[in-house]
Amino acid sequence: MHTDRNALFEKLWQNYRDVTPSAVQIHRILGAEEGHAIINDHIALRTFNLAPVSLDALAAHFLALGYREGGEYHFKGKKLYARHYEHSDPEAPRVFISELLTEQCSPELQASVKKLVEGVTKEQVTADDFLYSGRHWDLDYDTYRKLLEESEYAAWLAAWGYRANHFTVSVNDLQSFHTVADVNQLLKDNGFSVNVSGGEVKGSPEDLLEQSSTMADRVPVKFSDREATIPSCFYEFALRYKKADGSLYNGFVAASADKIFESTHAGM
Ligand code: OOG
Ligand code: NI
Repeated sequence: MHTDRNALFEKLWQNYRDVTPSAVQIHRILGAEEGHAIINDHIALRTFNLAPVSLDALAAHFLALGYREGGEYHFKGKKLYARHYEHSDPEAPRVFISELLTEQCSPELQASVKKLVEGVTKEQVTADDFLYSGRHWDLDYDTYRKLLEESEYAAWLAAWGYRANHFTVSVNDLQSFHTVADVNQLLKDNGFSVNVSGGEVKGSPEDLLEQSSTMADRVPVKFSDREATIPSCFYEFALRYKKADGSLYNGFVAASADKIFESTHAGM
């Protein structure tokens, strides 16, 4: 596990950037408008609820860096459970980790996923590089397609493995843009597609969090038997509001998150 938080997030960013060309472009466009660094509100990671790769195993990397457990979130329809992690250092990005509740899925999906995870060792999961180590298993295209029919989340995770699913621009820290709608307009003006599921802006001031995201880029991936172009990662934008006590809301909003998950849908 990393002992240096900045080193971990830098590696996660490099690995994410490699498969998310639109995030690189948007980061450049926003950075140029702003004339200062873009602050990352949070990242998200995905996993299966199976040993040795469960949510808790991923979270251990952040607990070791001084993070503490925040809220938990349930996504019944998608068969997901998630928790967020936060840090007392306001400069530390929040972390959102979800896991697929495999026992609620079909026997076929359970068998496929069990086979994928079987070869992953505890040593790999606790290694420094695990959170940006990608796929640890062979995957043929037919298995990917079958997973996709039942769970887009399972298919994405099977194809991409361990990496940040998205980084998130903190809209609070932008000077040229004050609302998520303004950022969305910039995205559209520059030809990026915004996730419209549940509306372009998810959440409200009452929820203390407003969010939007791009639709994931599509990049070629090598399966064991062929190459195919599939959705990779996306970029998110978050505006947080203050709680009654004056401190910034650190949590997530399940109804909004439910729609953000869909940013990796094929959309075609
Ligand atoms: C996570 C989706 C939820 C948020 O900010 O609500 C999320 C994912 O797609 O893995 O990131
Ligand atoms: Ni997010």
